[in-house]
Amino acid sequence: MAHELGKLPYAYDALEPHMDANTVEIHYSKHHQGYVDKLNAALEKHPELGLADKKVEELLKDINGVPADIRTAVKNNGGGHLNHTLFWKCMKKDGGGEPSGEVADAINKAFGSYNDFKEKFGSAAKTHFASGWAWLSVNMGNLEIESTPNHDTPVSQGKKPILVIDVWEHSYYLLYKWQRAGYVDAFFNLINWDQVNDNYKKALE
Ligand code: MN3
Repeated sequence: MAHELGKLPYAYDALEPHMDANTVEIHYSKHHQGYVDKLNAALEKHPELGLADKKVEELLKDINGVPADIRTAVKNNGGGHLNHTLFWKCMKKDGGGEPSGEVADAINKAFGSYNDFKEKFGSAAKTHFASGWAWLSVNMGNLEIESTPNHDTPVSQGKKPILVIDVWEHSYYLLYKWQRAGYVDAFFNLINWDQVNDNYKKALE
């Protein structure tokens, strides 16, 4: 079975004015679709291994088990597919505000307060050099903030990401130009905290 682009959980213009419809459409239908297509193309080179039937998470956790000639393509495009799938789910129309539920308690415990979390997560996203991602993950039961380059994912390190922001320029350049900080600040108005709370509870299972 080939990997497929999941359905976007909202309309292209749902995240306006914080993320414009044009950016969401291109990002989802061109960039994300492109990673899915390139992942499938790489896996098709070794049909005998049945790699297409494995979950992307499994491929990335055991990337050295992937043949050397397609390893980089699987790491980059598999990571691109996995990371974007989580990214879209982490946002919603009229999102944002403060978290609630178990993840709110965990954030307060780990970082002091929501504002301290916002400062730390925002800073990881704003200061990450060049293309990459900023993450909130569960690592051995504890919350952790970090950024990764390219399409690297904390999943490869056995962590369970629950919130992510894409800081590749294609995420914000049409609307924010060079001003990544404006995009990152606006992202906090889009976070789907119910989803993040669900992600958190699943990560602890
Ligand atoms: Mn992207």
